[in-house]
Amino acid sequence: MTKTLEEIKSRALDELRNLNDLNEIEAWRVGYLGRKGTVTQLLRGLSSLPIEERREAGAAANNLKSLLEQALAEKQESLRKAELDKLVQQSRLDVTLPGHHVQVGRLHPTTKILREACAVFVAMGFEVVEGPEVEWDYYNFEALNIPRNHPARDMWATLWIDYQNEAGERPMLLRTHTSPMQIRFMEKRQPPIRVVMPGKVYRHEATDATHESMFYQIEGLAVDKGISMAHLKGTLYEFARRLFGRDRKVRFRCDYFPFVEPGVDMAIDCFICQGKGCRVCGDEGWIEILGAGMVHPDVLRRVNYDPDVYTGFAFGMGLERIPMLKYGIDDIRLFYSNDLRFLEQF
Ligand code: FA5
Repeated sequence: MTKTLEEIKSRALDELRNLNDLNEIEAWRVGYLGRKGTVTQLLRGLSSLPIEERREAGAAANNLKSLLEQALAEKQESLRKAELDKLVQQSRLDVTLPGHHVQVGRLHPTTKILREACAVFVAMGFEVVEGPEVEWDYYNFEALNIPRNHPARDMWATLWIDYQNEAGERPMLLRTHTSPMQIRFMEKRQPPIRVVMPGKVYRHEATDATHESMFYQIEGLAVDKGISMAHLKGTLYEFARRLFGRDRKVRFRCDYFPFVEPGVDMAIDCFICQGKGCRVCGDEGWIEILGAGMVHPDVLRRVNYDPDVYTGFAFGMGLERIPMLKYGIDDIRLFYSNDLRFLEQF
């Protein structure tokens, strides 16, 4: 028996020494120490030995089992360590390899100019608020002194939402300007008010170099005791000076918007022709960037402000026109046609 055990021990250890793979080691374990393995069978066979031999042989067989188990554990451990070392070696940083190119995104030019414009107004004491793009007829038109069948509705080619109320009316639309935010804001707040309200607006109109069917506006509103046209002009001059520099010319002209009285529009001299007239400015020499005026007393009354106590000014600016003027972009359609050659310049 002792001879057999010695033979098994030396064969098993020899074999184990030459193994270099975890799968082979597992096969070795099953062969010697598994349920039907050589050592296990040997231990089972002890019961057939005479009692006086059994004790000694049992102790020797158990010793062999422990020895092989320990040898196995050491072998597994050394092999794992060797594999780990190999992995570390393989994954060592090779600084001579070309690096992976990481694509870094950037802000859209509209987002950039929106932030820049808002920052100018914030520095002048205005807060920034946003509102819904799907709007009710009431806020977009009625509350702004543009009742049904008023000819001024023609100024805003409207995209209506296909929804009918119980009275058979279609009162929902994509806002055509940010002016409905004037009403929404005044309904919720009391003067003094100084707020700018940027966002997307939609118009069902043919596009050209300065007109898109989806574009951004920034609405501005200031209401307080004693607000006058001088405040309106002062604020907008300052805005133009900070964004375009001192040298650009600014023009105010009378204009008509039903929700202001008096109404004006503001234009900047054309960057391409320096005011001489070209395709971009439609031969005018000026590019209009906003409509503005003193808030109409009826609008104030509608939100329960007393027009004898409070006055206010409002303006609505086309946002894309600012970078066009600032950077000399000659077609507004470039902003939303997803051409990276254009977008990557900002
Ligand atoms: C309005 O939308 C008024 N709500 C502005 C206003 C607000 C007046 C508050 C008085 C008081 P208008 O339709 O002119 O006005 O548009 C304002 C500005 O939006 C224009 O000056 C122009 O810069 C820009 N704009 C107008 N239509 C387009 C268009 N199709 N594409 C790009 N920009 C446009």
